[in-house]
Amino acid sequence: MKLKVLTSNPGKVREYQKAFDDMGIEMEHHHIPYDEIQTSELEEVVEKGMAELRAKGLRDFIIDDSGLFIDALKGFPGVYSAYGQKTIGNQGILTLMKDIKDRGAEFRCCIGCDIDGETIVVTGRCRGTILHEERGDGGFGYDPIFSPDGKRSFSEISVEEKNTMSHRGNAVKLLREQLSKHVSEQKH
Ligand code: ITT
Repeated sequence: MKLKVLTSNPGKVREYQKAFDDMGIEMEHHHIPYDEIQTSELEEVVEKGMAELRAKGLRDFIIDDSGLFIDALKGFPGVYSAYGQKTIGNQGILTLMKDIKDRGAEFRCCIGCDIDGETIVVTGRCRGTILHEERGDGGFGYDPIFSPDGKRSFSEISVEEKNTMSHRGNAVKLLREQLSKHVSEQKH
């Protein structure tokens, strides 16, 4: 079984491929754009995006909208995380957080999957803290400044380990439960 992963971000495709390898699902990277509406909820962005893509005739695909929600910044950059990354970047976030003691933050990932005419939408979260400097050279996006355990950043751990605890990994666990029935149906 093949699923198209619609994203501009190859880091996401790598994480999906690792997470679904053992289920025999092949992930294909596609750059098919869709409108990401302005709203405070990731789920709404995903649901609207899926409706638009289905209306264009696209089938068997995954989209995901993720973001980093920082407690002391009242959830910023949140749904504006891609914009935040392109503009102020990790150094800009560190500057905003310079004298702030409350380092609590949460990554969230909402995945929408279209499969066999069914729509599945799941959300995963991962709590952690914002570090005081960038650490590590793996991963992508906000990984160098986010720590799930207060010690290592997401950039300092392998994709496999990140998947066991990350927002995307937690959303994937929920998606796997739902997809397993489609995989077993295909085998019969
Ligand atoms: P697409 O929308 O094309 O899939 P994107 O990278 O813009 O790609 P999002 O809008 O979902 O993806 O992501 C919002 C931002 O949050 C973006 O800058 C990402 O780099 C960042 N982000 C998402 N997941 C992340 C993760 O697991 N680790 C670090 N940063 C992440």
